[in-house]
Amino acid sequence: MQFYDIFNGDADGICALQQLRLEEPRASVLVTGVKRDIALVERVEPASGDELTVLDVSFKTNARAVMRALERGARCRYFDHHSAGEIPQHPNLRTFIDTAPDVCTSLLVDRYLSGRQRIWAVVAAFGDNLFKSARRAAELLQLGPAEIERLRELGECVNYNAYGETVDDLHYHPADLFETLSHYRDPREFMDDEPVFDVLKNAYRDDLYRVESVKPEMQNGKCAVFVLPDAAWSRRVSGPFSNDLAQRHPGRAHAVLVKKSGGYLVSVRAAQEKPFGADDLCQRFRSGGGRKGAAGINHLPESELSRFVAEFQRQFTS
Ligand SMILES: [Mn+2]
Repeated sequence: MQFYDIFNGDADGICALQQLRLEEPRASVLVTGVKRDIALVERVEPASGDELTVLDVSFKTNARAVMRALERGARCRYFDHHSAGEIPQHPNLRTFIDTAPDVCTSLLVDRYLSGRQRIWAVVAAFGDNLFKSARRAAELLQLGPAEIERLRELGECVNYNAYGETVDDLHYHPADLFETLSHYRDPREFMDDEPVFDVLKNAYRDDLYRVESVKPEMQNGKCAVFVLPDAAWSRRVSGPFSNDLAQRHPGRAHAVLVKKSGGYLVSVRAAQEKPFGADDLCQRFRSGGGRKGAAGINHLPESELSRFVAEFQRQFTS
């Protein structure tokens, strides 16, 4: 019999697994990738009696692969907070799915484990940008403000490590990062003793420093467009950079473009104070899609850049 641990490569996925494995130690096959790699269950070929634990990837995306595993006689435990679609009933499937905006997968695992590894859920909630939930969970642990700040820093660093087009862009493969983390019962010991933490912290700082020098392609009070060069650091930092812009300018919509061969990868966030219109804009381009507040275009041809900037301004300036 084989155990498979299938998890998002970001802080939430890694810390969810960390909580479970501290409570239920076992050797398992690790299946993970960059943050945007979410079709993970289809990567395994389970046999009858095998057990899958799936963490922090949308059930909707993985439903078919889960059903196939169940049909083969495998068992599956599924924890997630992304929109799930219809969840089938099956005697070998247990789901812990909650799409409330103030939970993340690690907080669902925390609930499942009755808080026994809660400090890792605090790290994860910070990594998923759920600052209020992170602080609420931290309150019960009676940590000092300086300790909470350090947990936030760890959450942000582990989350940052998951951003990239492929794992080649990352500093650490998320499976290796989990493996390193798994030797520590307490995240504070990890930060004190593990050089990996300092590497990530410094790399994150370097990437943010580089992106600071990128001048906006256009900006006004309502919206701004940034174009980052075709480089691994751009692909790593574009997500955290977008989060940072949204927090610093809640009244402004943002587009962050990353140059790639023949065009751009585009990520659009509507203003936090007016969180809609991003999907309408992106759908006007081939390979565009997303949600009202956050959407993207997988490949914007170079020749369409000026049209994109014009339509972006029209969408968010009116
Ligand atoms: Mn998550």
